[in-house]
Amino acid sequence: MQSPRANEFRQIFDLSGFWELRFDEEDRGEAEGWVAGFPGGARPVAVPSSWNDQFAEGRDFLGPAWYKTVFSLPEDWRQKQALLRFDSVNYLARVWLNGKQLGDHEGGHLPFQWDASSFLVRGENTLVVRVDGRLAPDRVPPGDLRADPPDSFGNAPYPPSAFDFFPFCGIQRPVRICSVPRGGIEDIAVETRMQGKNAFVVVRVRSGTSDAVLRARLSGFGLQDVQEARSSGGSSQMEFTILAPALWAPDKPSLYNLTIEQLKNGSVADRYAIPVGIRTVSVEGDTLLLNGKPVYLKGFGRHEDFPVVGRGLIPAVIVKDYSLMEWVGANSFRTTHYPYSEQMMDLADRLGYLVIDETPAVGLFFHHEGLARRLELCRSFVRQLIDRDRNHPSVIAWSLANEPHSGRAGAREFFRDLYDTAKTLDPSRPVTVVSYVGAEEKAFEFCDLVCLNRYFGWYTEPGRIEEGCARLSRELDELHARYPKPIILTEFGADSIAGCHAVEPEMFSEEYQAELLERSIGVLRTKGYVVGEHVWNLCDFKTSQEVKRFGGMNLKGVFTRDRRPKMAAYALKRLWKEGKADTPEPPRPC
Ligand code: GCB
Repeated sequence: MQSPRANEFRQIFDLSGFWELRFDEEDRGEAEGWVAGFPGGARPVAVPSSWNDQFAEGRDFLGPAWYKTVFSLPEDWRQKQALLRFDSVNYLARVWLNGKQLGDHEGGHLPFQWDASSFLVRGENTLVVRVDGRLAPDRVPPGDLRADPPDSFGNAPYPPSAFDFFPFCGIQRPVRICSVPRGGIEDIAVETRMQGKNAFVVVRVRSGTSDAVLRARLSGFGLQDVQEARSSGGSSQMEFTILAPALWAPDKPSLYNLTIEQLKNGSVADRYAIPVGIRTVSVEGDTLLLNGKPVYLKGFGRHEDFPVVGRGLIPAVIVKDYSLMEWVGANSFRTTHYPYSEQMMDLADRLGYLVIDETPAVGLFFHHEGLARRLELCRSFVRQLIDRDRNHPSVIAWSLANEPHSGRAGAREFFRDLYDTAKTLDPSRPVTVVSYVGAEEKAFEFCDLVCLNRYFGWYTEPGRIEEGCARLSRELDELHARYPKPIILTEFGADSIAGCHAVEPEMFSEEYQAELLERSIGVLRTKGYVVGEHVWNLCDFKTSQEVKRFGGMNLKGVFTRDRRPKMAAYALKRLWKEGKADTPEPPRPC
């Protein structure tokens, strides 16, 4: 799905601002006709944002809740095709415009849109959205497993998520109405390939008019090339050959400009432009290759999480997080544990970050009812994610899931299905599953990369970093012997309370976190088959409540929730940015 773009053929009407919100504890809104607007009981809420931290009694309320806004469009918009686009609503959205139902969408972190043209009226329009963020075993990610918890679930936190981040809900990313030319450009897919020193850029365009002419202009780094094709049944393909192109890479994220124009009767009827990065990514033996050269990932897992707005999109926080990653010397991240905003992905291309792009499938389990439904949802999320993000050069791999409870029959087939789905849609990128079950993860038999999360020296070997590192070293060797592929340690870390210190490193002190990270990295650097280290987490973040989450927070951030560095951030900076250990010697393997 295309991101909204404004130009002389396309306009954007942004519906961000204060909407009305009403909680529907008894779920009677639909029966009582709130679909056309709800009288009384409503209060202002900011869109985009999660509702949970805006009201005292809203924190643990997960829905249903009703949103309403009223807007008027400029008169000339009524002649155009108007797409109503939601970038992200967690979890279920049902949408009415002027009392008529536009549709439903399931899943929290992927965009959806409908053609709203015939629903719009002259003057005031009323848009109503029912949002249901309740946790349930047959949703993805699943939650509320109290009746029938899988083995590793233990005591349910509150709210009863089956994942370790707060189940924020609401309209969390922008809502926009986009006017686009009728029958205009609908989709662009760009594929780049290298042959020797030259690149081939294949551009496929789908447009709503079957007999239009499509023109593609590729420019940048001294290149100005134009190709035209007549669309056949709405599809057209154009190819460029670039001699010795400027390649996209983290240290030099070269982006060409691709502009597509649709021509009707000789004049331009629509235009859409995207940046194009030319790079290759592949796995050979134990190595991950970017542009044919081995690459090593240094970076983080992260959450879209900030005080008051919850998971709501704030452009300044995105810029801040990139500046922190730059400061510390990171070159990559994983979109833990759901697709990040399109704004975040656009900047990854521009700033040169390597991204493992993850679906919202976290905490999957396989021995309960609803498995077929969860598989269908996961398939659909894989499709929607690839559809949204495939043109980003920053995306170097797809992650199908984080920490599924996979030691179970059925898990292998489940992931084989998703792996094949991803590979059919995009054969050009490695596909992985991020696991905590290690060698028991049967999906590693066919995944291209082995991604492992480990908390040795924390959840196990508490207070004993040395022993934790020794265990890490052993397990990595065993895992690699069983699955001879590149390994990325996609999570490792320790909680620390900012300002808590101990001369002799002790759990929860900043010293302990810094030492655990440094020593673990020391182990990783002795393994030739390890191709990446992603620290958990960039920043402290909010979780459901449980005994191990002090103040409802996961404190494994190397920065606090308000983005201040802990000692661990300085330790990583010395290792990653300055290439030194804390001490004058290189990082010590345990
Ligand atoms: C994990 C999960 C992550 C948690 C982390 C922790 O393995 O993937 O979501 O937050 O552990 O801190 O326990």
